[in-house]
Amino acid sequence: MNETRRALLDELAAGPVSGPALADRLGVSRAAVWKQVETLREAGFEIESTDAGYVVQRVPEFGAAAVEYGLDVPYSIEYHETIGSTNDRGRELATQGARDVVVLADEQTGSRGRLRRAWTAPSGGVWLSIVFRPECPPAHAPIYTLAAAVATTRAAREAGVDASIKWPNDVLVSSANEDPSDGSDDVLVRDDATERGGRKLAGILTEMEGEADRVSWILVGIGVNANVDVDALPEGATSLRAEAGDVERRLFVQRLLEVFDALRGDPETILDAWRDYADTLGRRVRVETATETIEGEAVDVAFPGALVVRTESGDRTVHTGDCDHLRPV
Ligand code: BT5
Repeated sequence: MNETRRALLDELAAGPVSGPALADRLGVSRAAVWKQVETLREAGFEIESTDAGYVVQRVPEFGAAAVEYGLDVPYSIEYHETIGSTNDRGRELATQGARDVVVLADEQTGSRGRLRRAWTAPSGGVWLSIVFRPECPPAHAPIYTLAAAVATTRAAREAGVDASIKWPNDVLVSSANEDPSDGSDDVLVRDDATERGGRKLAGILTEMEGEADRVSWILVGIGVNANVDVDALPEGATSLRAEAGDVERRLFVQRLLEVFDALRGDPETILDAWRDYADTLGRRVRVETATETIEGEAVDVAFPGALVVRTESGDRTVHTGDCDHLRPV
């Protein structure tokens, strides 16, 4: 990754800085600094040369340098205007030994969800995959899916969208007139034939590789329908644009990465943060696992990300599955 670019962006974000001072701080020649500044200009940065040094006047809307400029966490960004799947590219980088890299794209042409379902990713979205190498056993990996859901939800809320989390990996905007079920014995139907409990704003796909007792790498893929028309999305989906208007995607991504990184550094806080944003808890749910269907009230989430469902025959802890919110008719 381009460490000089990242260091230069950090210096520029901190205020006016002269070419010689930059060369000195970055340990490169003045010509190298000048070349990097020109590259940033070509990428859409407006950088003025003043008596005090270089001053950034304008940052492009999106791209690797745009997201790295002012980013408070040490991820390097690899940006693609269009790519098959950021998760596929992330996997490639991970197997080459990369860490703390984010693959980011404006558009994906072959992206996927869980169970290899197709994921629609038109231009204007936030499609990214974070590659990192936590020191934990493979069984703990699902906690990072929850962290990603919290980070996405917080960034969406700060952008003015009333997002919440549906277990395990969906960020939704609930329909206005829904009330969590009172647990009565009425006949229950799925919340909405197409919406499965709200309009889907974002989805998360976590992949990993590990040995018996240690994770080698984890890849958290996050897809957020950002500045996208709902017409370009599958039925039942929504976007930041549709809910609250367009966002500055570089700031949205920065916020998401900063929240994710803070949670990642303090995994014990993830479950409580998730509970705060969860729309699933307290609701009647139906969870389809690979082998059975479990119905009951979602009462809690347990480490590393299991849903606890209170059924007629007792509490069940469900680790994976598709969850529907139910409502009485
Ligand atoms: C997910 O799967 O929700 C995980 C999606 C992860 C996408 C990201 S984008 C960056 C990274 N690179 C990738 O290749 N993937 C990740 P799942 O829970 O299986 O939901 C998939 C279902 O959501 C599909 O079957 C559709 O019904 C629906 N869907 C597809 N595209 C959508 C979209 N843009 N918005 C909302 N719903 C969508």
